[in-house]
Amino acid sequence: MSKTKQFHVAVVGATGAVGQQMLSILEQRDFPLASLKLLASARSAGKKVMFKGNEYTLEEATPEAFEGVDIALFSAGGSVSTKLVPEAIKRGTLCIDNTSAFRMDPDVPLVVPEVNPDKIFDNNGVIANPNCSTIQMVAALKPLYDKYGMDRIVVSTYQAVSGAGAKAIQELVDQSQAVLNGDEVKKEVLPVGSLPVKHQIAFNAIPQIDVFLDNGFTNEEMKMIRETKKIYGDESIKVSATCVRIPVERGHAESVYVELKEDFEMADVMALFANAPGVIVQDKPEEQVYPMPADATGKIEVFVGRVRRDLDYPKGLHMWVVSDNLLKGAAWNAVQIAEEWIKRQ
Ligand code: NAP
Ligand code: 3JM
Repeated sequence: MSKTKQFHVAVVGATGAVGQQMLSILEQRDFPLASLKLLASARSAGKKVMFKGNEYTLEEATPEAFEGVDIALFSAGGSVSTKLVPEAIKRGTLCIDNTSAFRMDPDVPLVVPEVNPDKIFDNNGVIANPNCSTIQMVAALKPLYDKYGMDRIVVSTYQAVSGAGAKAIQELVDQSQAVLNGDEVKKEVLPVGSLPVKHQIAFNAIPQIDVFLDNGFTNEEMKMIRETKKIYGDESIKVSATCVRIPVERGHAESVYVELKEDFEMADVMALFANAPGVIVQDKPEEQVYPMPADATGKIEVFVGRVRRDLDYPKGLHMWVVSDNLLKGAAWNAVQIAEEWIKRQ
């Protein structure tokens, strides 16, 4: 990374589950910061946050806050991005947006650096970060896609509560304590904050993430389907998804089944995974080694295991893919995009 140039950076949604990880990863990566602005809602303005041993004061995210900002990392929800990304672009800021607001806009690149890094430079001021569940899946499958071609993907997710924000993490903790204490369980956040019906997540599994659409899939499932096609630049690939929330704090797991276009040898598949950038193989069934959310928490890589050929369809392959949804699924993918972008400035 160029150490000569430094950048004025803003984190929008700095108090949130993703925003906090943005700060932590910027700190760890020693990102070349000329200055750092921490933005959130008016509720947080004036609060203090520590970064690299210095105290920063949170400011309200307003259009004027982007004056002089080179790079803004957005994770404050779709409506904030819809309103403020155009304002930031007007002021010359490169926006890296973690929300779904611009992902499917044909003029906006949707980037996972291990898959389509060149798209970073084909932007009109905003680069979209895909959904957390999409990112880890397309990063893991990329070498198989390139070598054999891919006919179909069928994925079922086991998603951590942190994907639904800081309030959902607290809800899992509070409900778990209430169940163990025999107290009344309060349901306020999951599965979807804006819908009237709520379900218990503690000691449960909820087959709904985001709202249902008319086709019977949820919006989260459709995000995985549409984003995968856009990132691979391949509308012919068949994708279906079932997204499930489970009572894990951090780390999404996915059971992924793919049908490749060409025959494969298992040894070649394992070698592809072993050499894939950003991917770590954890696959020793005889030693009970496989990826798990608790092990992936705090790590930036995507972990792959349980890799096996389908018993009835020889071009079919099953695997288990795990990654920290707040890091590769959100904050790290965004900062990684920023790191790639600044290499060419
Ligand atoms: P969270 O924990 O609920 O945090 C929300 C953040 O947004 C807080 O910093 C909050 O500030 C800020 N915010 C809310 N309303 C605002 C407003 N009107 N103006 C400015 N800031 C406002 O949620 P999260 O899990 O961090 O996720 C944040 C967003 O990132 C999500 O809504 C989603 O769009 C995106 N996300 C993306 C991925 C991904 O896979 N790429 C994963 C998770 C989330 P206050 O503390 O001041 O309220
Ligand atoms: C993950 O309120 C909102 O607009 C946020 C909804 C949300 C999203 C989204 O659609 O941006 C919550 C959690 C995501 C996402 O990454 O798609």
